[in-house]
Amino acid sequence: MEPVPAATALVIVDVQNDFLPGGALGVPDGDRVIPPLNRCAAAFAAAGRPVFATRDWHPPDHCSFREQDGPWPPHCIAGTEGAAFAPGLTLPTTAMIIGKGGRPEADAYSGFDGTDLAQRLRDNGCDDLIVGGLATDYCVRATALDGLREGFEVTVLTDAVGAVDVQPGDGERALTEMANAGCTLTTSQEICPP
Ligand code: VGL
Ligand code: ZN
Repeated sequence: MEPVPAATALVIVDVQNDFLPGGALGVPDGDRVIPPLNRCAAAFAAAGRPVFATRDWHPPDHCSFREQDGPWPPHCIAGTEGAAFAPGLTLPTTAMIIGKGGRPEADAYSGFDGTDLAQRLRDNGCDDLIVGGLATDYCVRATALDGLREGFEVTVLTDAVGAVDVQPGDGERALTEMANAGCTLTTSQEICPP
């Protein structure tokens, strides 16, 4: 196994039932992120590096829901099965969970939005983030771009993300945008070889 760089954290974004095929806001092929993220999470934990997992954690009347004139079907309502992490996702016992989107009146795509993620990364001595999860064109994109703004180096795992693709190509465009903003695009094989 390649040594995991010392000041690097893994940030797993929103690998929750509602974003998987069959879920309320299912990402086609979303479960493809699970094996590479499990492999990276195990490698990071074994190396003593921090693993963070964000989760969308909405109240039942969240403003992003169609009933409230938002863009999305109700999803990831706090405490429901849909909001639970995917059963196939194996998080290390030391993983730090970051809930977001808990205020009814505000959406929060980014794991940094309204959370203490930046502080907790700094507390853990992290300069670099490796990001994967769901969805490429929403919460992965927002988390990666905010990570850059917060001063972190950000690497996105292209084989460990999946897009909603409301418009065809949204996921690919989001990856291009992240790369142009300064994110490194690579694969889990590079970071954590099988
Ligand atoms: C997400 C749409 C709505 C995401 C969350 O996790 O990418 N997308 N809420
Ligand atoms: Zn949401």
